[in-house]
Amino acid sequence: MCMDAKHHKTEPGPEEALHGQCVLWKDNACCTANTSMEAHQDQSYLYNFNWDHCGVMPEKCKQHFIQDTCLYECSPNLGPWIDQADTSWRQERILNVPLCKEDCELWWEDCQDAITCKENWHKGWNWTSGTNRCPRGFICQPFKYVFPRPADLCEKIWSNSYKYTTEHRGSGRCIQMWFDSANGNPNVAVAKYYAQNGR
Ligand code: FOL
Repeated sequence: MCMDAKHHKTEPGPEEALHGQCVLWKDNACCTANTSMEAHQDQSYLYNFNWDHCGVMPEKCKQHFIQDTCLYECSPNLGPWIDQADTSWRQERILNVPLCKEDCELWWEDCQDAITCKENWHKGWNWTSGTNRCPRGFICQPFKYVFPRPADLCEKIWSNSYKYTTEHRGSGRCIQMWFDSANGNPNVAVAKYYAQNGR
């Protein structure tokens, strides 16, 4: 299923023309080709969100944010973690999706040289310029100070969309941001497991 949020389709289905890092979901996706294209833009129309709010984000770090956007917009396997949202821009959100240890740790490691001024990227920005800027009193600092441990990054940045786990990729017990689609989408079985056994 797809969550009822800003850009999601009402039902998942095949999408021939998904772009770049989002191609993994082309057999069954909640995103359109256009959304997948925008997921790769620095200043995309999706949320007018600027990754480079404290200077240019290193490319290897940005790839993880693109992959997070692809999973968030495209995955049809997040049903067990869909929850009501309390914001103007979406009816539903994801809460406590059990992210595989490796996905969280690699994201954190590859973002060690990136800089930000906020721990929660959902709320509290200065939008007067049309894009998010650091609010008064928020200092640009390396990710490792803002997010001392991998769990701090994965859990806090999107208001607990993800839960850090010690489950490994391929275990069938955690959701992967990255996978080899030649073997199908491993998150199908994970969603099935938690739908049956409780999240
Ligand atoms: N990735 C994941 N994994 N989970 C998410 O929930 C998620 N959400 C976004 C992108 N990737 C995600 C969307 N990001 C605003 C800021 C960021 C954003 C969407 C919207 C924004 O407009 N923030 C306002 C508050 C708006 C409100 O709460 O009504 C602000 O104050 O900065």
